[in-house]
Amino acid sequence: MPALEIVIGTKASSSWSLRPWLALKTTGEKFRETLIELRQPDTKEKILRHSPAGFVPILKHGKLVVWESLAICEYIADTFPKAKLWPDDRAARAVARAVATEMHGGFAPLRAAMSMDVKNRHPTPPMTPELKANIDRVTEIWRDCRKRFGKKGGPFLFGRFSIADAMYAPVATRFVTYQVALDPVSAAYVKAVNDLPAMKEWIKAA
Ligand SMILES: N[C@@H](CCC(=O)N[C@@H](CS)C(=O)NCC(=O)O)C(=O)O
Repeated sequence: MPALEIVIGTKASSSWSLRPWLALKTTGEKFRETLIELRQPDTKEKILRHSPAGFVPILKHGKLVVWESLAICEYIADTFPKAKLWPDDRAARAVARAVATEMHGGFAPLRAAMSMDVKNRHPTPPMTPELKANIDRVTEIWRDCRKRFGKKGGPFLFGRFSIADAMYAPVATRFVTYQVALDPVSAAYVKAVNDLPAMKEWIKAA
């Protein structure tokens, strides 16, 4: 197996980096971690040494370079099938891919108003209609997945930890950072994500 390396950004704030890093941790495989501090004068130049796309995260597996967090998660799932990073059931897998993609492409108001900051606590930002709609939609997804697919196998969206959880993990940290009031199902889910040993390791390192 060629060497695995993940290039990530500042742990306190790089939500896109956290997602595939969590997926990689779940495989139990050894990997090298290269950290690039974001928002520094030489950040872009350092990232461009690894990928012409110019953004972290980046996965390097031997000569292969994969960029874009969701594509990296897919590659990890394909390469390490024993980690079962997607649900086994076809219908559950389809919904898991849908909610993961919805996170990857959406929720801009939430991301702008509550940027990831695992080291601090901030007041809840003003509830604009756009922010409230995003929070309502995220928690609707969580309640729906837990009810339909999360009954067995663990406390995550589809029971066992999956890429869908990796995609929502930064939101789980933001709800703690910005002290967002949650329904009981969402609050239990946020706790389950933040209690993961890998999450604790990431937050401690940050
Ligand atoms: N769509 C990309 C987004 C990646 C992204 O925005 N990464 C930020 C850090 S979280 C970055 O590399 N910023 C560096 C810069 O803007 O120079 C993904 O899913 O991987």
